[in-house]
Amino acid sequence: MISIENDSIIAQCTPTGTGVIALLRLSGADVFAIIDRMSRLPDNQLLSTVPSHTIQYGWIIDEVGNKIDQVLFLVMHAPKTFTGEHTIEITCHNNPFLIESIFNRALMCGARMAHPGEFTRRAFTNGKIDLLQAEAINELIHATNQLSLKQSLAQLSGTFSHWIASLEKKLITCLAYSEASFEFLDDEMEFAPFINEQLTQVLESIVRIKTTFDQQQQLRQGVRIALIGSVNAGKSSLFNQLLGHARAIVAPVAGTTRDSIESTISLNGSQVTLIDTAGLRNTNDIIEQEGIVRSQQEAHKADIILLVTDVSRPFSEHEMHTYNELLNSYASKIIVVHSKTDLPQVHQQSFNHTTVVEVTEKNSVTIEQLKNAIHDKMNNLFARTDSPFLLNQRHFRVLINVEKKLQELLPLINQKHAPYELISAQLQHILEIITQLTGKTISEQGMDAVFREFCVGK
Ligand SMILES: Nc1nc2c(ncn2[C@@H]2O[C@H](COP(=O)(O)OP(=O)(O)OP(=O)(O)O)[C@@H](O)[C@H]2O)c(=O)[nH]1
Ligand SMILES: [Mg+2]
Repeated sequence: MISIENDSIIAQCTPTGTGVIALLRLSGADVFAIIDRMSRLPDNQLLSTVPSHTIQYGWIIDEVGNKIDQVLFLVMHAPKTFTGEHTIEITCHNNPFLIESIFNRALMCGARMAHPGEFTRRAFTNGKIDLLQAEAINELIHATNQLSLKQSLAQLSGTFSHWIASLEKKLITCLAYSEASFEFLDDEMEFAPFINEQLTQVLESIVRIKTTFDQQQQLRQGVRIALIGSVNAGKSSLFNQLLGHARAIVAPVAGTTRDSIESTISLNGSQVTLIDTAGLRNTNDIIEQEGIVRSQQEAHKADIILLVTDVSRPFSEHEMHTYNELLNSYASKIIVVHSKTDLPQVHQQSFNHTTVVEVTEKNSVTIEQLKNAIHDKMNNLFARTDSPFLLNQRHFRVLINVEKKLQELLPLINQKHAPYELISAQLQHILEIITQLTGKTISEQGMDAVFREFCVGK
């Protein structure tokens, strides 16, 4: 029976406006009835009769048989398809008017336009993927760096789902032990230590996964690299060199940059935001003071700091103090950059820091060395936050909730006479909360929220 859940839907999967060809996807129960009416193959065969999982060359035709476009059809019978339904993918020429004509023809033949995320939603409803994998598809499409890409691919293949399944298994075992205790009331059997041990393990593994969440969230938005240092140190020159164009004003006047400026570039396969900041110094100028406060905030927010120091003149006491403070607070994320190395260098107190790079304005070799140092720092950063999972706010909220419930439950288990009935009820409740992650029992409303983030054609 055709219903809103399996009626045939169509959408463009490729972005509009670019490329020579476009991919349209048609999925649903009556796809073959629809496509037979709107297509013609060279030998007049019907697409409904060709073998599944084959590519056919042919035309989209209008109601009187005129050709609309010459296309390729990828014919896939259910259930071995992404959505789990009969699916036809049409590769056509990428012209918006032509695509509109194909859509109009499909609508006339009984299809309707798909909503954002509707294909993925059907894949979920038909049990092809769980909710975590559906979310991973969205993450994969929007990944801005190698870390997100790697994690979304892993999540798509079900790593997070397996982790959740292992937690569920432990909780179900605890529930079984707790329920069994009702039957052994008079015996000396001790179930509490086992339950306690299992639940502690579950709690620990949730805490471990949670700890890298904040940093991961930030990295998913793109790595932030802030250029911090004294006035006139050469930060804006370096910022422009890394960008490859003169975005920031460079001048011999100290205090040229008064507010932070951001620009995004692609570095080592990842999207990176570079931030040029106002130089740090003591000043009575209130605008500059505000700029300096912002520089300090940027240093705090950044994943990597390029601490730019002009080595052609001695550091003042104030500078030494500022640099040491920064190094004490953010050692692991700092790359010390010695600037103006083309000028005679004055001998000065060196910092106790491992990553030091020398740069000179307009010298591409030194910039490459700096990019290599940034690359190494980024790899360290990704390695440190290398949780196999790509948590989003929804997962995080669920895990926090589970953690809270477990923390409430553990003291009950450790009571002298453990209240097993209460323990069982709470374990059941925790299991219900966990199933929200994979979507097995997720409410319709929660499901809508997940799929709303998708674009049409996904
Ligand atoms: N010789 C030499 N001069 C440089 C080098 N890098 C920057 N400069 C000069 O130093 C001056 C200051 O450079 P900026 O890039 O504006 O310095 P800044 O750190 O952004 O300065 P503020 O915005 O005032 O904090 C300019 O005159 C640059 O041309 C370098 O490697 N060698
Ligand atoms: Mg500047």
